[in-house]
Amino acid sequence: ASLERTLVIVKPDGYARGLTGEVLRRIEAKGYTLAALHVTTPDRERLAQHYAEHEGKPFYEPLVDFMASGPATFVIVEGHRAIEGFRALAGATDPTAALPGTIRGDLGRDWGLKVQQNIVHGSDSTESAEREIGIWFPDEVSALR
Ligand code: YYY
Ligand code: MG
Repeated sequence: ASLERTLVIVKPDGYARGLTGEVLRRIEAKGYTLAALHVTTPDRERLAQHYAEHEGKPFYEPLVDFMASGPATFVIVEGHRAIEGFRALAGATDPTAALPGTIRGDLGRDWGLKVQQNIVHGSDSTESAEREIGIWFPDEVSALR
Protein backbone atom coordinates (compact mmCIF):
# COMPACT_ATOMS: atom_id res chain seq x y z
CA ALA A 1 0.00 0.00 0.00
CA SER A 2 1.34 3.44 -0.87
CA LEU A 3 -0.71 5.38 1.72
CA GLU A 4 1.87 6.44 4.29
CA ARG A 5 2.30 8.46 7.44
CA THR A 6 5.45 10.48 8.04
CA LEU A 7 6.65 12.44 11.06
CA VAL A 8 7.36 16.07 10.21
CA ILE A 9 8.85 18.53 12.68
CA VAL A 10 8.91 22.28 12.12
CA LYS A 11 12.07 22.78 14.15
CA PRO A 12 12.72 25.58 16.69
CA ASP A 13 14.27 27.83 14.01
CA GLY A 14 11.14 27.54 11.89
CA TYR A 15 8.94 28.18 14.91
CA ALA A 16 10.97 31.20 16.07
CA ARG A 17 11.00 32.70 12.58
CA GLY A 18 7.24 32.37 12.20
CA LEU A 19 7.50 29.86 9.36
CA THR A 20 5.27 27.11 10.78
CA GLY A 21 2.25 28.21 8.77
CA GLU A 22 4.31 28.49 5.57
CA VAL A 23 5.58 24.91 6.00
CA LEU A 24 2.09 23.56 6.76
CA ARG A 25 0.73 25.49 3.77
CA ARG A 26 3.18 23.75 1.46
CA ILE A 27 2.29 20.33 2.89
CA GLU A 28 -1.43 20.96 2.41
CA ALA A 29 -0.93 22.50 -1.05
CA LYS A 30 0.85 19.30 -2.08
CA GLY A 31 -2.32 17.40 -1.14
CA TYR A 32 -1.20 15.72 2.06
CA THR A 33 -3.33 15.55 5.19
CA LEU A 34 -2.40 16.85 8.62
CA ALA A 35 -3.45 13.85 10.73
CA ALA A 36 -2.17 15.11 14.09
CA LEU A 37 -0.30 18.19 15.28
CA HIS A 38 1.08 19.60 18.50
CA VAL A 39 3.48 22.30 19.65
CA THR A 40 5.99 21.52 22.40
CA THR A 41 9.58 22.15 23.46
CA PRO A 42 11.00 18.66 22.95
CA ASP A 43 12.66 16.95 25.91
CA ARG A 44 16.20 15.59 25.61
CA GLU A 45 15.22 12.02 26.43
CA ARG A 46 12.91 11.73 23.44
CA LEU A 47 15.34 13.69 21.22
CA ALA A 48 18.02 11.11 22.06
CA GLN A 49 15.66 8.34 20.93
CA HIS A 50 14.65 10.28 17.83
CA TYR A 51 18.26 10.99 16.77
CA ALA A 52 19.82 7.71 18.03
CA GLU A 53 21.30 6.98 14.57
CA HIS A 54 23.44 10.14 14.86
CA GLU A 55 24.82 9.59 18.38
CA GLY A 56 28.59 10.12 18.41
CA LYS A 57 28.67 12.26 15.26
CA PRO A 58 30.21 15.75 15.60
CA PHE A 59 26.86 17.50 15.05
CA TYR A 60 24.94 15.31 17.51
CA GLU A 61 25.30 17.39 20.71
CA PRO A 62 24.68 20.73 18.96
CA LEU A 63 21.71 19.13 17.22
CA VAL A 64 20.09 18.02 20.48
CA ASP A 65 20.86 21.40 22.11
CA PHE A 66 19.27 23.20 19.18
CA MET A 67 16.20 20.98 19.08
CA ALA A 68 15.67 21.40 22.86
CA SER A 69 16.09 25.20 22.63
CA GLY A 70 12.44 26.12 22.15
CA PRO A 71 9.03 25.18 20.81
CA ALA A 72 8.68 23.06 17.71
CA THR A 73 5.62 21.75 15.89
CA PHE A 74 5.21 17.98 15.53
CA VAL A 75 2.98 16.78 12.73
CA ILE A 76 1.82 13.43 11.40
CA VAL A 77 1.46 13.93 7.65
CA GLU A 78 -0.56 11.41 5.66
CA GLY A 79 -0.68 10.74 1.95
CA HIS A 80 0.31 8.48 -0.88
CA ARG A 81 4.12 8.17 -0.84
CA ALA A 82 4.16 10.96 1.76
CA ILE A 83 7.56 9.92 3.15
CA GLU A 84 9.43 10.39 -0.14
CA GLY A 85 7.15 13.26 -1.08
CA PHE A 86 7.82 15.30 2.02
CA ARG A 87 11.58 14.68 1.72
CA ALA A 88 11.31 16.13 -1.80
CA LEU A 89 9.40 19.17 -0.51
CA ALA A 90 12.02 19.66 2.24
CA GLY A 91 15.07 19.50 -0.03
CA ALA A 92 18.65 18.64 0.83
CA THR A 93 19.86 18.66 4.44
CA ASP A 94 22.29 21.53 3.82
CA PRO A 95 20.15 24.65 3.27
CA THR A 96 22.79 26.23 1.05
CA ALA A 97 22.80 23.21 -1.28
CA ALA A 98 19.03 22.70 -1.12
CA LEU A 99 17.38 23.68 -4.39
CA PRO A 100 15.21 26.76 -4.64
CA GLY A 101 11.57 25.68 -4.56
CA THR A 102 12.17 23.44 -1.57
CA ILE A 103 11.44 24.39 2.03
CA ARG A 104 15.11 24.33 3.01
CA GLY A 105 16.22 25.93 -0.26
CA ASP A 106 13.74 28.79 0.01
CA LEU A 107 13.69 29.35 3.77
CA GLY A 108 16.80 27.81 5.32
CA ARG A 109 20.18 29.47 5.55
CA ASP A 110 23.66 28.71 6.84
CA TRP A 111 24.18 30.52 10.14
CA GLY A 112 27.81 29.40 10.42
CA LEU A 113 26.95 27.20 13.40
CA LYS A 114 27.98 23.65 14.28
CA VAL A 115 24.53 22.40 13.42
CA GLN A 116 22.44 22.97 10.34
CA GLN A 117 19.26 24.79 11.31
CA ASN A 118 17.25 23.64 8.35
CA ILE A 119 13.64 24.36 9.36
CA VAL A 120 12.17 20.87 9.07
CA HIS A 121 12.58 17.20 9.82
CA GLY A 122 10.96 14.44 7.78
CA SER A 123 11.16 10.68 8.34
CA ASP A 124 13.37 8.85 5.82
CA SER A 125 11.62 5.43 5.60
CA THR A 126 8.46 3.62 6.68
CA GLU A 127 10.37 2.07 9.59
CA SER A 128 11.70 5.48 10.72
CA ALA A 129 8.26 7.04 10.35
CA GLU A 130 6.50 4.51 12.58
CA ARG A 131 9.36 4.59 15.10
CA GLU A 132 9.35 8.42 15.25
CA ILE A 133 5.54 8.65 15.42
CA GLY A 134 5.71 6.24 18.37
CA ILE A 135 8.13 8.57 20.17
CA TRP A 136 6.21 11.83 19.71
CA PHE A 137 2.62 10.58 19.37
CA PRO A 138 2.38 7.55 21.66
CA ASP A 139 -1.42 7.55 21.31
CA GLU A 140 -1.28 7.49 17.50
CA VAL A 141 0.67 4.29 16.90
CA SER A 142 -2.31 2.38 15.53
CA ALA A 143 -2.65 1.72 11.81
CA LEU A 144 -3.79 4.22 9.20
CA ARG A 145 -7.43 5.13 9.37
O1 YYY B 1 17.32 13.62 7.37
P1 YYY B 1 17.96 14.98 7.37
O2 YYY B 1 17.37 15.90 8.42
O3 YYY B 1 17.99 15.62 6.01
O4 YYY B 1 19.51 14.80 7.75
P2 YYY B 1 20.23 13.76 8.72
O5 YYY B 1 21.46 13.29 8.05
O6 YYY B 1 19.27 12.72 9.22
O7 YYY B 1 20.69 14.69 9.94
C1 YYY B 1 19.77 15.08 10.94
C2 YYY B 1 19.99 16.55 11.24
O8 YYY B 1 21.30 16.75 11.77
C3 YYY B 1 19.94 17.46 10.02
O9 YYY B 1 18.63 17.84 9.68
C4 YYY B 1 20.78 18.63 10.46
C5 YYY B 1 21.84 17.99 11.34
N1 YYY B 1 23.08 17.76 10.58
C6 YYY B 1 24.10 18.69 10.69
O10 YYY B 1 23.96 19.68 11.40
N2 YYY B 1 25.27 18.50 10.00
C7 YYY B 1 25.44 17.41 9.23
N3 YYY B 1 26.60 17.25 8.57
C8 YYY B 1 24.40 16.47 9.10
C9 YYY B 1 23.23 16.67 9.78
MG1 MG C 1 17.35 12.12 8.82
